[in-house]
Amino acid sequence: MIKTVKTAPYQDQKPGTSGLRKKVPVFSQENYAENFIQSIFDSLEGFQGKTLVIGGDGRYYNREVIQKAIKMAAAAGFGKVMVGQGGILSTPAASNIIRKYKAFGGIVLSASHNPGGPTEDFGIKYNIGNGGPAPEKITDAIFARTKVIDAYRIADVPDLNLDQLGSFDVAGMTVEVIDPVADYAELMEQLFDFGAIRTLLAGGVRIAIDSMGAVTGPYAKEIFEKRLGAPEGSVRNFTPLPDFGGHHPDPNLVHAKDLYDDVMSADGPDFGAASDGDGDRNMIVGKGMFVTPSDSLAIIAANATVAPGYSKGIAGIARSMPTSAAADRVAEKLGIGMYETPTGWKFFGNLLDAGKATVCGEESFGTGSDHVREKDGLWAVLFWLNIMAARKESVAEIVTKHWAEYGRNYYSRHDYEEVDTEAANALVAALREKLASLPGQSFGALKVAAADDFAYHDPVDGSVSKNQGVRVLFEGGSRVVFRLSGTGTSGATIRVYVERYEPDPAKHGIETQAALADLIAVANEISELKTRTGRDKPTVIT
Ligand code: VG1
Ligand code: CO
Repeated sequence: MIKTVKTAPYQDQKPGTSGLRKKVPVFSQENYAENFIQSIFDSLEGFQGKTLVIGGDGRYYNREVIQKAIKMAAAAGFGKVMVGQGGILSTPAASNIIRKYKAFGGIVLSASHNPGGPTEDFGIKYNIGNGGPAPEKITDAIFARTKVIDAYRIADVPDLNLDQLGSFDVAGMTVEVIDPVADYAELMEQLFDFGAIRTLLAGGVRIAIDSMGAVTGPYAKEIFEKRLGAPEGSVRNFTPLPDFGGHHPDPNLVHAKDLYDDVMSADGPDFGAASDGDGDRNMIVGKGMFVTPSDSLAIIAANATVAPGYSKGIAGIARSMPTSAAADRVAEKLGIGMYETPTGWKFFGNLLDAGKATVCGEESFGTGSDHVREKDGLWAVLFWLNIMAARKESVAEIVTKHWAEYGRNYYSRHDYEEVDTEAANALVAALREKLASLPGQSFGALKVAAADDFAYHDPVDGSVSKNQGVRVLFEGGSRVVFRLSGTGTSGATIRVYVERYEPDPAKHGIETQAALADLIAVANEISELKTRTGRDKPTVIT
């Protein structure tokens, strides 16, 4: 019943910031998905008889690859597969299932915030037994294997019905089709004060949750409408669709603009939130106030003890390097550890496992904690509602008071998408060459204090990750950071991150782009961005 299939390797299966992501036509080449899945199994040891969790965000090609993965897991010798009904598991829910049921690991099928559909993106990611993305040591081994693989093994059995809950036998392995929502909703009830949030909503605070046609729909319906009593209709775009209904499921001011406009309108909801394709990102908006993800991390950390799951306080905060330093000020005040990691959630795993950090965040609309080992979109939304319920304040009040206490870190990211790859690489190479000469140079009123290419020394396992982004730090705490995206699937994406610290509350009401204009100009000058890319403005500003 198990057959061995001869295959030829592909040379382009290098996992990026978060797994392997490619266009569907690339992924559907002969044996492409099979090669990668077999390479994952070939890079692991000791899983015989153990449990593998499989789930995805429901995007185009999800069901096909899940069938392959189940049959290959059976052939590889796993004892059991737990798969979400319909092939659905949000990324944080998959992380929770791995941890809760002590699985060996999991395969998450998603290209996250990238669009879905027959000509759009697909992805595969492996998560280890702590529930988090595989560390570089494993993804490097997987990539090495993909380059030489010559055969894979698969059970020669019919497809399983993924829509029916229950236990089934697939070539001697048990497959349990599970409710994708129940365990996750239960976890959220343990962490947050659902009674207080229910009272807040019953008291007239109106919320709008936009699932963007992606995976969080069923989770949000269950949690906000059913368990927390928000009126029906509070969750929008709640049916996970293979093409996300044509949405680009990236919760930011560009792709979730409808929601933003709705919250900002006079008679619109008081609070809005959106999540991405696989449910690990979040955007938070209140009436008159968009919350930057960097501020969101700082504010959640500063107010963490209002939530029952964090009532004893937090051990430390971790943020990715390009994320603003707003959280650093909170850590300083609380007298707890602060960790700066490279971009990508896989770097938080060790800090969380070691109990050094409790909450983590990235500027790219990602926040989370040690409750799972992925960022978690709905968790962040619930945290905000819990804080609002406890403080009896609006989002705008909470944010402006936070700035008054800690100062404001003006922050923006400019993305230049689908830039010619050679031009993008040359831009970064030229920046690296300039690093040594930048300190001491002045650009208008801005004087460079330091410049480097960020390297991370993991304090837990001692591993070193180099070349994680070029930083130019100015006197007074302002900075610009440049790095290339590791999640795109066509051309290169240059990300420019800009930050300025403003302690004076009288100057906290400036429009963000205006507040950062001088730094943006300097970033363009230092990187020669316009001449090197031929672009005169970013594709996306967040
Ligand atoms: C982007 C973000 C990064 C995030 C990653 C995965 O990576 O910048 O912060 O962890 O996406 O998020 P990059 O390499 O393109 O900058 V998700 O929601 O796509 O899993
Ligand atoms: Co995501």
